[in-house]
Amino acid sequence: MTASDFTPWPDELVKSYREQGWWQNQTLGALLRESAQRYGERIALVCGTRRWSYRELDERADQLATGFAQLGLRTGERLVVQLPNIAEFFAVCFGCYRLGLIPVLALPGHRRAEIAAFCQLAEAAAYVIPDRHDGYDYRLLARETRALAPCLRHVIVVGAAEEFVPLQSLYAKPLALPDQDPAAVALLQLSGGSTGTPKLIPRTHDDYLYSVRTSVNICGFDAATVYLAALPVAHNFPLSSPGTLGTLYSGGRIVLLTRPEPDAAFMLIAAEAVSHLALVPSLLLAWLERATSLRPPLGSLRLVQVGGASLAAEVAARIGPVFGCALQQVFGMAEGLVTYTRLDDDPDAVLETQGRPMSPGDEIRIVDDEDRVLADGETGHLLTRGPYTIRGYWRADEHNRKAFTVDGFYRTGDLVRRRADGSLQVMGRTKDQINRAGEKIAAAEVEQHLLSHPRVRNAALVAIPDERLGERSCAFVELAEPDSDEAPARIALGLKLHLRDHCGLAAHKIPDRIEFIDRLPLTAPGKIAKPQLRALALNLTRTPT
Ligand code: OOB
Repeated sequence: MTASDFTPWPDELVKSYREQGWWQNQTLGALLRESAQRYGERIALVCGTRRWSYRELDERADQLATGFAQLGLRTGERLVVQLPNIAEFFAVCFGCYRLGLIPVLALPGHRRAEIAAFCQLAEAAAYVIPDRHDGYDYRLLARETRALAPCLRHVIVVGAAEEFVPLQSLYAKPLALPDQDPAAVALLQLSGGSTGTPKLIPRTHDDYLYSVRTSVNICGFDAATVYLAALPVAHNFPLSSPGTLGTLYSGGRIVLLTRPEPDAAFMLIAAEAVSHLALVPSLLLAWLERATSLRPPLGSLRLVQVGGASLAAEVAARIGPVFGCALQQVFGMAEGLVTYTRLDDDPDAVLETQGRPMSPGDEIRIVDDEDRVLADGETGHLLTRGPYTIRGYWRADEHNRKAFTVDGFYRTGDLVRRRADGSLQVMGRTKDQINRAGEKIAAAEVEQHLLSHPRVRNAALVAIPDERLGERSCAFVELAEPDSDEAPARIALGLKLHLRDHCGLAAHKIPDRIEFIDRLPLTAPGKIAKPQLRALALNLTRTPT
């Protein structure tokens, strides 16, 4: 039996989501068409010196859909798209939606281990990359990936393609395109994950668009919105909460920031009169510090959204005075559920909570270890289901049995409590993950790669609190030959090179710190005692290295 690509919502719920007007039978491709008809010559996208109107973006999407079809790509096939914050990201994605190709939205930082895994899991027919970005040559990555993923028929390159297909050559004279099914999977998001292998998140046109439209209403996006995309555009937060899709739906303007450095960002905010932007707490902190000394003109800003990781109330309180605009806290996940503080919430709720679910259809259960529902104010596991939360990961039947309850609630792995006003507060998590500057690291994935090193007998990755990044990672490693007289610093460096160069992991997953330990502490059933290791790591950081 093959594992299922997509777990549908029960029929009666689908019916009710449609009856309530939540699912509107529209595709992402049709959303852009509608906006192009309404806003034609208005500027949709600003990318460096390039400015694309709604009409131009719409045309490019049709041209690429046709070019993809002429390349032999067929409706339902997957493409791994790994593009930075450039205009082509949108042309490629909408080209995919128009033809019914499913983009797998990889992040620019991913390397061979992750990209090969996405290609294999999605059985991707093509891989889309920039030629170079941030000093890295993605064509080298494509060559390595090809060897590991024979399913790839094409590598498509923005810029100098060398032996691959230049994206530029795929802008074909548009032919009639088949209508796409709004209930079908539109895109595959990546899960932060807690397992050894990455998981893909199938989002349908219906459910994704519902989350975008609802977010637009809550966040007050309209045709006057100028949205600065500072986070990687492939991520769910800047893509759909309400993000770039919300901006395109509203007739607003997307301004792309290629690298999230504060000075460049402040210049762009002033030059383009940016009104809205989304940040993770670590970036916010860096921008606040820089803005405090630089005092840039940020008068156009109306709303800064912050999410992806815990935001300290003291940091939250600095946004008003330093940026001169409102804050909105956002707690969300690529699997679905997003909660927002509302624009008219009390300051206390905005500073201290992560808001309320966006939809009346979002069901929230806060439970103890035995899945018994807890009273308001008590901290417990957050379970959720609703009209835009997935019912299962892509081709992961076994994992799905653990990640979802029998009645379809997603086990988020987050610990939350609910205040009397209905606002949620994120108190921690139970999933074995490190949240480093909003980037999620599944401990098991890094541990598995560490274990592939011949000198490593056992390994465990844990989080250490960090003022700037929120958390950073510390690997505890048991060596196979502990009595070797090689300097520990040298072995640690060797392990980092192994992970980066041999295993090919993204830089943010390389442990910030490696500690050698004779024996990893175990719990009674013989599992690694991570709480003990976390305490140990915390102690170590208090003593100089
Ligand atoms: C967003 O999505 P993901 O998939 O990268 O990560 C989801 C996880 C959550 O389960 C939670 O553990 C953590 O990130 N998280 C937060 C948070 N927002 C997300 N933890 C504490 N406070 C917050 N405000 O990160 C994401 C997706 C859509 C919108 C916003 C964030």
